[in-house]
Amino acid sequence: MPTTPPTSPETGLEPTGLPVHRPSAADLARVAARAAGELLAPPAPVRLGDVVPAPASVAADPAADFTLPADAVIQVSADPAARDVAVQLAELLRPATGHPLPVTELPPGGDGLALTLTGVTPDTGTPAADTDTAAPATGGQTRTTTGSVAADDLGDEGYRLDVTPAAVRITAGTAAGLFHGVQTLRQLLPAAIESRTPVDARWVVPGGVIVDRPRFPYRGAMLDVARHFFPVADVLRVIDHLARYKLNHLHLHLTDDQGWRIAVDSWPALAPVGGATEVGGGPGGHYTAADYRRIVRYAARRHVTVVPEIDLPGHTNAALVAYPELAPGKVAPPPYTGTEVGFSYVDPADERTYDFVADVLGEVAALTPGPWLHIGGDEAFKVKGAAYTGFVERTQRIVAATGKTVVGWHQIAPAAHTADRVLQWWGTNGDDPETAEAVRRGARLILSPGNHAYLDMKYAPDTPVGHDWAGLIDVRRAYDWDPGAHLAGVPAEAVLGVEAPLWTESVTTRAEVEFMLFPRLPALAELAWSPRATHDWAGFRDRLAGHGPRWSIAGITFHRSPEVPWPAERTADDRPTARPVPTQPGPDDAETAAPTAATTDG
Ligand code: TNX
Repeated sequence: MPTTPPTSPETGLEPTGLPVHRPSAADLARVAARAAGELLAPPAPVRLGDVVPAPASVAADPAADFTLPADAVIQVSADPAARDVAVQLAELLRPATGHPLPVTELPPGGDGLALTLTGVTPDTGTPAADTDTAAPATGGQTRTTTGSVAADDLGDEGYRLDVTPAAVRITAGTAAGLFHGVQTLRQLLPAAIESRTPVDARWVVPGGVIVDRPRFPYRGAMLDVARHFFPVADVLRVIDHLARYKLNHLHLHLTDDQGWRIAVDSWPALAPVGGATEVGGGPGGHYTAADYRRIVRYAARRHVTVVPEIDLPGHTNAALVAYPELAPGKVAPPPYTGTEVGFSYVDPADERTYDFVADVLGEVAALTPGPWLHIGGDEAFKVKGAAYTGFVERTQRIVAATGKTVVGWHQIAPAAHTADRVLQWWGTNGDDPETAEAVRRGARLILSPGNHAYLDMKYAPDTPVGHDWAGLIDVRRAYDWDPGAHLAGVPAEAVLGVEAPLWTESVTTRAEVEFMLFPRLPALAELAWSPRATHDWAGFRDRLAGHGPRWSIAGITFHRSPEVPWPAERTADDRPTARPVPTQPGPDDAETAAPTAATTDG
């Protein structure tokens, strides 16, 4: 507020300070927007440690808060992948702040900068030397070091965030690390940053230093697009949710009894015939190669790797409807829209089956830039013993010939080891000698225990969607287990990571997907990212609570789990008119506007 009476003609005030005009509509709008912004901003600034997943190391300095000025500039090193992270940061911050936030190249020795991404040396996995020029946090510093990460040991995905009154600086050895640092910065701003329309808030970032890197390299979620089909826009939105919580893999369950969801040129009836059904009899659908490329490209820009699954030899009714020659007895089964499992299989005794497997896996591998190819292998109840292991071993060799690394559900454990293979544990008893033995022979493990990580399980008996065969999974159950010590006889070193599968027999809409994901997905993301030393239910619950308003503003549907102390949402009576109405917009096509989306889809 001015302290002396304005005299300028532009203000409309006489030297006496008396107004000669009524305030303009624009002035009134500005005042209203500011008032709205103050109401929207949380009563206290976000604390530096209020991040999900919990960072490895947090040293708060309350004397060093940074306020984003309207003329802030995002400066970034010349590396194209780093520049794209800066562009994405600008895209995240512009809608709510209304600030232009131009992205410019970092000048040598640049100082006093608003936001700086520095130090990227691509593909080395180590941070560049002498990049950490930020002033160390001083004065009134409170240190909460919960894990230990040296600033020079950020690895492939770590980052360092320095917040001082003069600058916010993110330093990383890779663009992925910068991207994760940007997600942390996003959470440190007031919740109103999630608004898609301008909010006149004070954009304060709490002062101090975070040094952070993940516990496990594989952090993922699975979406079953076979039981119910989800259009590309829904998948892109799920990728956004993953990226927010530093998850870096999206497993797509592309085929099952109820639908085949990916176009295959060499077997052209698979998608249009096998994809025309879904659970409950709806129209189904499938992704064209262009759709799939778009998903992969969108994910890559957010440092998420797509893991495609072609479920074999069971869960194949939809393929058999399209190609009866693959069926035992060569008779086409009727299309299936129920929810039973374990009845269908491709004939392991017919050579034509292996042409099919090689053609399909070859095409899917060629469309997929990531290293993984998931072959399912679960619940093939009718292919037993040597017929099953023989089929899996041959399929593993076919995967190896595509240059990909094989992933399969843990039922493939008895098949012979093949280089680098990965088993995905979905059991519920934490004990399986066959899986432990496969690990001793060299397999690595992704942990998706059904009784902790299955996001299709209900939260409580009255949850309107979902199953309960693996038990009820409330937020605490999703959070309270240790992936490093979960499976008997499997050492932490064999654990590649954690994945949260969402099966969709009962999940039919985008809102239902989000309802099952939130708030459990962030709980599982924290298990996958944060050092075990940070594990603390009470602390997690409190940090998680602050995300409710963010999801509301972003239009994300979530379950208001009674275990989490959600802050009261404002009621209509005291809500400023500028409060954004929650909507569920699809992700935009910003990736096509970006100059340097990391993609290899050609
Ligand atoms: C088991 S988990 C399955 C899926 C079902 C799911 C339902 C696994 C590898 N197979 O086919 O959709 O249970 O919860």
